[in-house]
Amino acid sequence: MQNQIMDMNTVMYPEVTGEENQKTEKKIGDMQGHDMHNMQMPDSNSMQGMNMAAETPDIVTLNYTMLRDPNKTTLPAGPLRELHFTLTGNMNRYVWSLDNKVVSESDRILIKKGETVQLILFNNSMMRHPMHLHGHDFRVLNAQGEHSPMKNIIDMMPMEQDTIEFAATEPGGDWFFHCHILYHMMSGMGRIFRYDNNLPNPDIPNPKLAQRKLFADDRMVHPMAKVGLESNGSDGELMFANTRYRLQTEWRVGLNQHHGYESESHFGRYLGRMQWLFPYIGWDFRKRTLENPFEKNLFGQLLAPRTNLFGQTNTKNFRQVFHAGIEYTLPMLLIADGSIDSEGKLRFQLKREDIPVSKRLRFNFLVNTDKEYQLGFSYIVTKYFNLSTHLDSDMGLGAGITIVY
Ligand SMILES: [Cu+2]
Repeated sequence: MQNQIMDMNTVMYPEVTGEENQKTEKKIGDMQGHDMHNMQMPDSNSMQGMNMAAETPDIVTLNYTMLRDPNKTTLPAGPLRELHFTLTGNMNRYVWSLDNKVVSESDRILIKKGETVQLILFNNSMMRHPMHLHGHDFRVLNAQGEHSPMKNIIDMMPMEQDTIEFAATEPGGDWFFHCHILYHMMSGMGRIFRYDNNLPNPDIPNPKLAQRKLFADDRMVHPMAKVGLESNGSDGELMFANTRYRLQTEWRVGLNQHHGYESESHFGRYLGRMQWLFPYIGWDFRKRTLENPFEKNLFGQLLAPRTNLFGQTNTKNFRQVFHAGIEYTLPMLLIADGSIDSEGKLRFQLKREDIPVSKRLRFNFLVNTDKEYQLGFSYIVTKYFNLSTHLDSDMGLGAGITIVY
């Protein structure tokens, strides 16, 4: 792929830029004698652009390719250092990184005074990231050759690739390179460039402490909570999570004995580049008193004890076990969850939360091989407050409020 092959403003925000500018960009590209075959959009888009050409005036979206420095910006000759970075992240969990590593997980990148450091950046996420380097201006290599513009931030659109280069001219020290959306930065999207002479910085009398504080940002544990108070009882969850780990406990407490109570907790680590895999260990305890723990047929005759779908005796009425399992995120953010408990009972579960039905209405569901199910709706009233209703195989139908943090 080439640099600046596609201005994603056009793709991501057509309501702002209009689709017309695709044609304009192509024209500009042609004027510059550039090979723009990579810039072509999917057919439907270019067709639309062509149809609109007759009716709308040309709209020009400014992009980095058009920027030209009036002076030559060629860097002083020096040994070339080429580094590649992929801008990565997990939009669902809101974790941001470079090459799938956050600042505290990666080593400093040693550079030498006099080097030309070239960074080839590819934004492999569906968000834009304004990448910023402290202490240096960098050249954005574009079609302008020797007149490539100097910047200290480059705003990278989704799936865009850019090459920037800077002259390592500072006397020494550490320089932070990071996304300038501050909550991306704090979640770990950055790297530290260190000059090899490692000059002490008089502003940082205690470098160990400073590093600990910097690393604390992306190691931070975030609490989350969802507490439902509904006519059939309370259910909810409490969660503590950071970049890699999650500890979570869920509960269901009924208003009477035969609804009983149950609580399930998981602790695990997200694995893989996309964090789709989540192995965990945990515990599960529940108790409820049924008038009759056996299933009856249509004629009221007792059947064998209740079983799960694997034919194992169901321990839904009293269970105090540890368990181990694996969650896997399927397409559409469906969570598949298979586990085995310390009594050898298996369970497979499918669930999905927060399915948007309308701007404010969300649907969620859960089914598992213990023949449990749950369906619910919540209506977002404010950031922390939802109206909610759900139908649960154990607790029946309820409605009330859910407090979200
Ligand atoms: Cu970012």
